[in-house]
Amino acid sequence: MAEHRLITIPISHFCEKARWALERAGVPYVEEPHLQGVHVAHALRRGRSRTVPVLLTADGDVVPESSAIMRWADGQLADPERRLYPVGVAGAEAARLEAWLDGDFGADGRLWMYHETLPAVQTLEASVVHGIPAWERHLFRRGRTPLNAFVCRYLGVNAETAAAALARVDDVFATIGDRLQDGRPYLCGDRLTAADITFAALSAPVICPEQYGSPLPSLDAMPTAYAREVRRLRETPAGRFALALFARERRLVAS
Ligand SMILES: N[C@@H](CCC(=O)N[C@@H](CS)C(=O)NCC(=O)O)C(=O)O
Repeated sequence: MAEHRLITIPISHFCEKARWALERAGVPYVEEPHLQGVHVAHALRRGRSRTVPVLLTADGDVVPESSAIMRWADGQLADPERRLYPVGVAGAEAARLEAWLDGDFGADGRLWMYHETLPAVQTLEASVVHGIPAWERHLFRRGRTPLNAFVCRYLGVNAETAAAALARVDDVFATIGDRLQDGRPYLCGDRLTAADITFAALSAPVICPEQYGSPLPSLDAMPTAYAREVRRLRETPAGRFALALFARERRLVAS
């Protein structure tokens, strides 16, 4: 029987956003995880995209981009009240916030995390290789040094860019914290929207949530400087908000 397939890099936070949207909408799918670098061949050949996630639907449709997958998943929900893009002002605001977060924020948290962990890439091994084909696992183990170099060059990772990225993450956390100051339970008011899931999922590299949809290393096993910053960000209003969303909403099915 045909099935929905989600091409991913298992540790990727954009892929987490897509997993969360599909699971919340009660859409059964098979995840097809790949190693960083190898994913490009699959994403290009089958998804006509350089990036993952890419959703291949059972009907043969190709849906690249996490925001498009979230919209597609939302469209599977019968009850409009349960959708992540409500009709009207809140829906437009949710889409605006999602687009803003998908931009620099998504890239910045990832860049900083890679900078803090790449010299100790062994620490991330279990997360990077989770579920990927055996030959890709072999490639990872044989090719750590070239993989480090590839990721650093490809994403522009160095001490200066990492520090600037973390400063921008702090700015976004401050903006989100300000937004929540009036006591609203969600970013766009009193219901969960695409903006909340996007913020929580894309925060993962800087808060390491327990309920992440693919295994993350324990914070205690991570490099000290990385763990210290994660603990600091977890204690901010925005960090507490993202962790609470993971704890409360990540396993909920809306249908
Ligand atoms: N705008 C894309 C961004 C996805 C993205 O950056 N994915 C990363 C993994 S976290 C990727 O595939 N990077 C490889 C590349 O940029 O070629 C989305 O929302 O899906």
